[in-house]
Amino acid sequence: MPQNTPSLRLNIWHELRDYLMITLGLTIYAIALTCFMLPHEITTGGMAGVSSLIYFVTGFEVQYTYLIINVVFLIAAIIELGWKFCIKTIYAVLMLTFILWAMQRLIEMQPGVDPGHLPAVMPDRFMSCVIGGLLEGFALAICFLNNGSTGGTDIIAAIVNKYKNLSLGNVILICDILIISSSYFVWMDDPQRWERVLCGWVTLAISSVTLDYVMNRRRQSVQFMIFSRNYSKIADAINRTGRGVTVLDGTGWYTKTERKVIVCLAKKTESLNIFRMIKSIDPYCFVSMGQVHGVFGEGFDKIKAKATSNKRTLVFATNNPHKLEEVRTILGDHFEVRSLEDVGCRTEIPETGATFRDNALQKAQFVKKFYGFDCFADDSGLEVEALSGAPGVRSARYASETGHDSEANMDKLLTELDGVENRRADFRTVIAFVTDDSVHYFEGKIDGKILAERRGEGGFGYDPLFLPDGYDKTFAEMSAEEKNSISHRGQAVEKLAAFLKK
Ligand code: ITT
Repeated sequence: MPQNTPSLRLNIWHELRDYLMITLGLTIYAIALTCFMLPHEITTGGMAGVSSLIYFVTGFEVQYTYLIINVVFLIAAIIELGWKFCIKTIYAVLMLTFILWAMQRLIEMQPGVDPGHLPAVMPDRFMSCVIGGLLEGFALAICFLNNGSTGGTDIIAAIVNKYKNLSLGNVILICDILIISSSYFVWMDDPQRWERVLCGWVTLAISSVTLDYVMNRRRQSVQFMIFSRNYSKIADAINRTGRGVTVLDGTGWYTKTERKVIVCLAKKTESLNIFRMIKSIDPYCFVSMGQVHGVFGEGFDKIKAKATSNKRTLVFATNNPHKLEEVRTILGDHFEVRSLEDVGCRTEIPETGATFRDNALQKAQFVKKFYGFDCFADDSGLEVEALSGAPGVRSARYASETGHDSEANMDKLLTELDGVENRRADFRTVIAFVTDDSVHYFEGKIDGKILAERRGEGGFGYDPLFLPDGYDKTFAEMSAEEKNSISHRGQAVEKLAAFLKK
């Protein structure tokens, strides 16, 4: 049975790290704004730019306008996408509002500073726009790399992207150019109005280049070719770091002797560590390191080019790798089944329905609406007769609200059934399949009973406790094929497949 607790802990750590890094990015963003842009009345892009324009005209502090505009956008986004989708954006908006407020109060506390007038850190406007742009780009990269967003134009971009075939990046760029250009009208009577607009564009250009540079740097990869008599030790050492290596056969042409060549693709950030390892094993070896423009495959980027295939592409709206594997096996080669991760959906899609059918529909419609693919989603669960159908739709979150702790769920189930004679139960799946103009449902159910203790290592969820009727093996003791051939999900997916093939 897979252990969920360590991966839960890892998830919590990843989330925590995201929030810490987003806070760092927002702090740098606030420094760029309050120390470099606002004092020189340089308009930046995004909602911070709109807020700056209002500040230049009315003196109304940026953080308040920024908060008000974003609250409006966020309410719309929460209604459309659900609050879980927006949680990091809500955090970023509130945090940036607070940091901007605190930073201005801090600056005002300095001797000789007029309240309401931010002093320039650099007297030169052009230098300020260069440094401000650099800091802004760096700050946004930190936020994006840690799954954050600063709201505002990101939300507009998501909405426009839904209706028009424009990439998010292009929409954000168009919004930013419009916002910065509109500063011309704010400074209508100022002879330097063009200079101000140009400074805004320069800031935008610098921040965009910095943003791309920082984001791409993290992705840069290198290729090592290592020629050493101690190749096996070096290959093992690199392998232990989690990187793969390939050892090729070669011939040293001068001596006409056999040589082994190690080829290793790694992230640039890992190269120092690899050099250290190589040097400690064979200081006299021969090494070349070259930059590669792209590395695709496990541990690196995904190939984005579309393979030419006439398979129908469907999204299976799940975050559960076991379910994905089961469904891919059942649907076979006829369809290209993409996961939520494959289509870039990292959102926890809300499952707030009272029935399997409601939840399945909610998930499939979410993907259809925001990603455009025909999509199917299932909601499955265990229904125990003696517990009046519980855990049912709450199967994943039976033991705790955070959910997906299979061990804890099974422990709770066994405690609830302690001393209970009636162990009858069933697994049920409802699949909702959503296309442009239709919704179809497919159901599967398997009866069985709940054992008094776990049996088997395979499967997931409650599998080790579920003995299907007519079998002497639990789901966790069956091979994937055996389980798929009788399981609730197997039945529902077979019905979906038959429907699709028609
Ligand atoms: P997604 O919502 O991301 O698809 P999930 O794991 O939450 O993944 P469900 O809501 O459909 O999937 O299922 C709820 C829980 O029911 C699931 O986490 C398991 O604990 C249990 N469950 C569902 N199908 C199961 C199966 O085939 N074997 C064992 N347990 C299963």
